[in-house]
Amino acid sequence: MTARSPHATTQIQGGPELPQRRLLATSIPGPRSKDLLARKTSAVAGGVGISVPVFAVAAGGGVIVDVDGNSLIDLGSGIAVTTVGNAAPEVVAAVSAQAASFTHTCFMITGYEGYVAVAETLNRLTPGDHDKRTALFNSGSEAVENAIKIARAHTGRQAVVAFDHAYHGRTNLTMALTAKAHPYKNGFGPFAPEVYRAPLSYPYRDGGLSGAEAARRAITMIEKQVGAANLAAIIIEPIQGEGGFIVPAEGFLPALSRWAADNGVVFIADEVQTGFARTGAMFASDHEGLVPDLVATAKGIAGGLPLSAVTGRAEIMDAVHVGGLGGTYGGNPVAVAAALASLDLFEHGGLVERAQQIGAILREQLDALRDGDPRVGDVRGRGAMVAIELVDPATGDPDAALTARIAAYAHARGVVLLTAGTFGNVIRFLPPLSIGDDLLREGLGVVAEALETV
Ligand code: PLZ
Repeated sequence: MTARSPHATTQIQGGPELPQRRLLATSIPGPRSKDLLARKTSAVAGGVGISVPVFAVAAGGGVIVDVDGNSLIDLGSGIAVTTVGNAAPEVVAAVSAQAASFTHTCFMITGYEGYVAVAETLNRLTPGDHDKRTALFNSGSEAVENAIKIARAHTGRQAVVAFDHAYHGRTNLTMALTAKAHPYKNGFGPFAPEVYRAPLSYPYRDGGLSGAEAARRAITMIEKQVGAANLAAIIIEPIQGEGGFIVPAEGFLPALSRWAADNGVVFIADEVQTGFARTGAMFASDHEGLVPDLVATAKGIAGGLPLSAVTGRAEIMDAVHVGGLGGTYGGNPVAVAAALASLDLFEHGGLVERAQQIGAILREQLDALRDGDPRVGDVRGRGAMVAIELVDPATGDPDAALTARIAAYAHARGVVLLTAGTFGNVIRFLPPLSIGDDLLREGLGVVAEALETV
């Protein structure tokens, strides 16, 4: 085998200047993507899957352009990451400038201002106006894992409660917190101890329990099976992401948070997927005035660069001894520069309003699908984080096969569409907030067509 250039495929400029259109230049996957898929199979570990079988060369606005010249409508944002848009000019400029100055010192060795500035911004933007501190990491899993470490150090307790359908990551502790066995946990045990699972509020499937009733059910389980005195933290996604965009009934989250406060338990919101304007508020917690003790963030924070954070009450965050938190790359200067540019867009670029507008289009189109097709059992979510749950109309049972066929149909027609859900029967919409209305409607039109056809 001859060595290949890492950039054997043509580089083209991305960002919002890319032609905003769906274009099928070849079938999907095209010949170059097929070639790369074959190389992937022989070079990349088999456990790493690809759900849309194309290889990207550029992306921006609402499209991803592949190696064969196809232009696909992006309804996934790389799993809720490129909220500000892919290759957003502000992010590109900040990253380029920082990379030209220095790329790394390790914040634990030699500090730099950007890290502190991101901490100050997160302390200001996250829910609540109490005194806060922030620590930076690389991935969502790492942020969640550190939030648990901090809660344990603060409380001197060990147990952690997570919920049905939860997703918190793939590291050992976060696998334990994640609910779904396949593909995340099968064969990878033993898992971290002292993790307990409580029932969620899942309005579509729990017989219409109110938020207060569902919270009472969860709290009873926690009190009887774990014991408040043993419990360091409750961790929950305010809207579950991988679990299927489950929005708990109103009052569920505030009741849990109140109970946690009354019992000296740290309430952690995992806003890795829901954070930063995605749900039509800066954080999903804001919709119910929820003020978590700790908030884990990642994904959208840095416009596509790897960065994550834990932000929370100063007295909890500062319970950890000096040197107890860190990591070689946490708060890398280039990622931090990207975050400052992105955070500025979230705060001053009208993105919260844009997420609400996108949400209105999603709801209008998807509600119409549900009204005309009994297989669309539920439409739910907030802002630019909306999903449909597909069911067998006769029984209400989850229809994962239909879901997979719709996703495959959309992929073949140039729409990047993501699925989710414990039962694999949820199609989720997470467009970049830089997508235009027409492109969004066109993408949704392909989904409607898929429902009619498959
Ligand atoms: N918490 C709420 O959504 C990541 C993972 C997809 P990392 N979700 C997408 C996959 O199959 O790996 C996620 C999340 C919530 C934590 C995480 C973990 O974030 O950056 O993937 O570690």
